[in-house]
Amino acid sequence: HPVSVSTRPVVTVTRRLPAPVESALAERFDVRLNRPDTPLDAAALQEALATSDAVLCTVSDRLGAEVLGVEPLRTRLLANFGVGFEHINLDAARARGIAVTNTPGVLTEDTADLAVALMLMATRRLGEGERELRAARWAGWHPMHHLGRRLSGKTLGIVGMGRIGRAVARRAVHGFGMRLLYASRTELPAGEAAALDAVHVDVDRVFAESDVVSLHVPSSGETRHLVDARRLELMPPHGILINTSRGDVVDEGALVDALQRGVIAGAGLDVYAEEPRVNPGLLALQNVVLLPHLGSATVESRIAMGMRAFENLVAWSEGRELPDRVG
Ligand code: 8YV
Repeated sequence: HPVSVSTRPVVTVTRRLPAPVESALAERFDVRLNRPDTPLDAAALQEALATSDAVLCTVSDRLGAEVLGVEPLRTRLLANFGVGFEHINLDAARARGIAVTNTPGVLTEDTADLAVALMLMATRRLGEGERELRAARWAGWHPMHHLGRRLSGKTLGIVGMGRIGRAVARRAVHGFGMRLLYASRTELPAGEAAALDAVHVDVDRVFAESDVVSLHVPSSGETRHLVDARRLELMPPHGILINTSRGDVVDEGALVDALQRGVIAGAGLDVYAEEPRVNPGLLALQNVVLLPHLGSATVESRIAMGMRAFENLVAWSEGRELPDRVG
């Protein structure tokens, strides 16, 4: 076995990434790629933490306190590929001296586009229409065939006015002439609120007064089951719920019940409480659009996310301040 003379940091990359990203990483670091792309279980994650200087991880890696408790620990940075980092226990990482970064900004527009796609799919019942046609159940045009509801000009309620919430707001207001209500910890700057004619209200009012509610909060103890049976009951019967944030923000059992009983008219979901498992109650319903966590799934976003994680790794390897440090 030749003795390695390389002083390049060892970086484990937990999943396959677009080729330009893997190339950039390989040029700069002693990379360990996951060629078969099988998700790493707790033991494999601990092996990576014990043997690499940094780990480029994703939402499919569960980096809880127990996994991060590995001895001996070699990793000093978790460069997360993605903006949400609830799968990493930040307190445990801090206690072990591991820095954490994410990739904000680069996936904003694509995730907002997907939220709008779900709004259109849910209000116009497009998934149902396609299923009808593919099943050869379409008997031809008639005036009352498969009526949905109009999206344009309606009221959109946004919960969480961060980057993605604002990108959705711009599309809704400028593209669809929608009226905007929003609930958020921080209010929009006056100029932006005026440009969008956005009204800041509390979460309950968003649910009570919107035709469509779209969720853009991070997953946390505070936002868990933010959408529960009580808030769904506040919505009008024609109301539509859109979730491109995280599954645990919604009480899925309460949502299934509300959709079954007609408490609300429909939902469009891209995220689930226990991915990749989907609540069987949701799968059995026609009035919910179900996508497999595709918010940032474009070639453009995935390359940009990878390069952003790479930039954080480079900054760390040069001892510079981390551009996207979250923990
Ligand atoms: C990613 C996401 O697909 O950025 C996020 O928080 O949910 C998605 O963009 C996923 O997180 C990749 O790790």
